[in-house]
Amino acid sequence: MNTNLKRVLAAIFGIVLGLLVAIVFFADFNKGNQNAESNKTKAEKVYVPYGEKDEYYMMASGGHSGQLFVYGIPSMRKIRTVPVFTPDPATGYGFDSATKEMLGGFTWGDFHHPSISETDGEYDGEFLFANDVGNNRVAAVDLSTFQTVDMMFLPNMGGPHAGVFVTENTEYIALPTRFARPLGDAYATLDEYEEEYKGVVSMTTFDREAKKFDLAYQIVLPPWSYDLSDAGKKMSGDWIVMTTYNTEFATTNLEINASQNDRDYIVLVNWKKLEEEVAAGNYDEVNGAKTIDPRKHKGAIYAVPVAKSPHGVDVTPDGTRFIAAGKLAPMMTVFSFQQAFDAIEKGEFVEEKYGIPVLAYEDVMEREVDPPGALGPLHTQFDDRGNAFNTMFISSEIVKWNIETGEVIDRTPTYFSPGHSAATEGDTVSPDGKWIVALNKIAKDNFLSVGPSHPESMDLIDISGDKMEHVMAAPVDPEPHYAQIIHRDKIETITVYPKDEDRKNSVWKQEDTRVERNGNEVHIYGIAMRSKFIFDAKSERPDAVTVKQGDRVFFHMTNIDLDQDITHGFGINEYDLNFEVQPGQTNTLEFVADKPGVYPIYCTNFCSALHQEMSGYLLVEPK
Ligand code: CUK
Ligand code: CUA
Repeated sequence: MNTNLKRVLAAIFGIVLGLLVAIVFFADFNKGNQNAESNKTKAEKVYVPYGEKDEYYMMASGGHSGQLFVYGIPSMRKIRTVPVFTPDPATGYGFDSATKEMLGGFTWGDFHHPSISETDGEYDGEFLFANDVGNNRVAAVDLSTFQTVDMMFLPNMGGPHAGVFVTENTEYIALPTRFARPLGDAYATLDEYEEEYKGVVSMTTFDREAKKFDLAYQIVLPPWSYDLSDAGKKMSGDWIVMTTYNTEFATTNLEINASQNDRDYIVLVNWKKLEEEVAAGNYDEVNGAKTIDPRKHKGAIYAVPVAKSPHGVDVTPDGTRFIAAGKLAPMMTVFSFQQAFDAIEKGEFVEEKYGIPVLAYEDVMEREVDPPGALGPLHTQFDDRGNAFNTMFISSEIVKWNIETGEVIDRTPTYFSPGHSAATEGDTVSPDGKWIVALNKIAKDNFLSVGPSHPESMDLIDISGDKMEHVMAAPVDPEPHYAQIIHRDKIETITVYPKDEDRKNSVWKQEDTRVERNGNEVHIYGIAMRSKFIFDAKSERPDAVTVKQGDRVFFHMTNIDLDQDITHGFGINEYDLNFEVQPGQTNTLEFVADKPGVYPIYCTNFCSALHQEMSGYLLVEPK
């Protein structure tokens, strides 16, 4: 080949290469531009300018951390961790006397399902209820202070996983159990499972004035496992519905043995009827609880078959239908309350199980929704336009479909494996259809790596249009199973605890501070204020206390700084103790001074320029 030809070919090659590079460059440039454009719109949707606040609170369960996580929506910024079932050194929750007693000696909890108190089927923003699958408790968080105010241990339960959910006017906070156990802490071998083990539903009430739980009654059901349940609304307001699995009574290797039957059940309970039974004295007392047995109490408990091993069941906002998500059967089943009521009215049952009349599937089922390739449906949420949204655990997506027609409208991927999702105002009679947050179990490579175990992830999805739009993802500590999202206008917090001169153990004037000895009990009535502790104003050193080794010491501390956000901490060096008093609050720390010596006391919560000076001494005289 001559040099000229070579040059010509090289030139042509160069031009072609240049063109290719240009095409690729411009194509990439365009793609980048498009992404930049859509990223900009997405960013604008979640950006909350300084000085403004998020529109919604998201209250997410903290799973086996036993805590409540509070997020702002749409920014997805975490605002607070509220300790519920687990002690929290930072706030001294579980250290001061009141919260220590409330925790009942337990040091962990497994919180799955938050439920905000309701009035007429709307979140009213007063309280949030929490279940503890780990140690059989129910708790209430006061949403005016975001502090846990009451907790009740539930007898006869084996992990109240399938709650909490509240009835329309918070008449009841319901908690069905996950694991069957013999009643009353009795012992029975696993061979006696079918006869001796029971599945129990706790129906608790909450007195908003006294901020106290009460166990109204328990429903004793067969030893099936109950899964996430819901309360009826409007026309179905007197009812609760619960999914079941392991109707096979498997006692080992559940993975296989509890998935044998093609159908399990949804249990329908008329709580109003049972309330009447209890009021009429028709109950048995077991381990301190009033119990109802469907073999003795007819006309209030029914079952309807459902595709095998369902996970969640959710009642539509208008209360006409309940939707079961299949878990193992890849579909959502829509059931009609009216059809169920008609079949009950006619007395048409296919069989009876443990005294529970079973309705025919065809009689109650309205529609099966089976989007192709959508696998592992777990939970259902709703918008304001008649649509349902299902999380698909296995195919990692949210499917939006129309409740009336069953038509699938849209599908969007999630990152990855969503359990629940939470829609804005989603569990009320009027969801507002703005946002949905997918609560994912797996984050994989979404965030900066922190080693083999990753955080969970949450996807924020805009559902205000026909098409869902994935806007952003945020990491979250393990593990929000469920969340509720409430509009900020419904939450009214206080800025300081009201000054109450009659409050037990409170001290408001410096001259009233004192140390009282009663046998080997020492009570210190003290004040915390910027920037000192006063244990006894009359003493030469008001910020030092001397006790004897072996004394039982009570520090009753009142924070008299009635100023927003001026919280004082109270740590005792080497005594492994810390608690806090929020503005206007009185708290007590009780302990035995068993270690002799000199122990500095200091404020652990940075409260003023002289925070470092806010300290004192505990002197423990040796025996
Ligand atoms: S359960 Cu966790 S994904 Cu405890 Cu509500 Cu369904
Ligand atoms: Cu009080 Cu720091």
